[in-house]
Amino acid sequence: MNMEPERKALLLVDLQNDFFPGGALAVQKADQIFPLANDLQNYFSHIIASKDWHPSTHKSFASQHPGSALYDIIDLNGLTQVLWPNHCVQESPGSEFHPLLKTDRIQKIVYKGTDTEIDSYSPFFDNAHRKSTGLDNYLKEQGIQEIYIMGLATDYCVLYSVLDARHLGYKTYVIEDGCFGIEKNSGDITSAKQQMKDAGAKLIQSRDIIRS
Ligand code: VGL
Ligand code: ZN
Repeated sequence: MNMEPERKALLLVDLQNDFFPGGALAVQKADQIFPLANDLQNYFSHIIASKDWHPSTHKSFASQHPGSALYDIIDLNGLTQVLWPNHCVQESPGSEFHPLLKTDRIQKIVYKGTDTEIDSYSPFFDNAHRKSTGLDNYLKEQGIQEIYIMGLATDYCVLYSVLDARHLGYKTYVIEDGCFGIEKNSGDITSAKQQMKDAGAKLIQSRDIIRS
């Protein structure tokens, strides 16, 4: 692969304590993302990281819906919403980057899921595409046309990041061995990857970048 480091961004999705084993919404095997998430940074001029950043009363939390159970699916202001355990509460230890993540080259952190009334899996828009985070403008200002995406979780925030990146016209690569999923229902990860491909994203392996 011809890697011109300029104009290519690496997007690290939600590498926060709560999504790792031992965290509130742990993704199995997520700790295998290291050291890859650090090593790959060497191949990019622009490193961007998203943080799920919820108020403690966020309505994606089952705790805010008495009578509901974890992982129930409800209608939240007209959108289908999975009810999650409390996770990535703003300023809590669970919302911090995993201690193994190298953060000194991260130029921009995008905070999402800050509005209690609507969830935001993607770092570009909320789930209804009503509000933009400004990430698209930032990337355009930097002249970036290609985005390489890895992180957590394949079947939620990575999937929505990829779909929005394609929707916005970016050439989009998903680093498959750098993504781990929740798999709430069996087949969710496979289906997420198919949706990414159908949207025009390319699934690649980290070695495709490292060997170039
Ligand atoms: C995520 C569920 C709820 C994710 C965030 O990062 O994939 N999943 N909030
Ligand atoms: Zn969340």
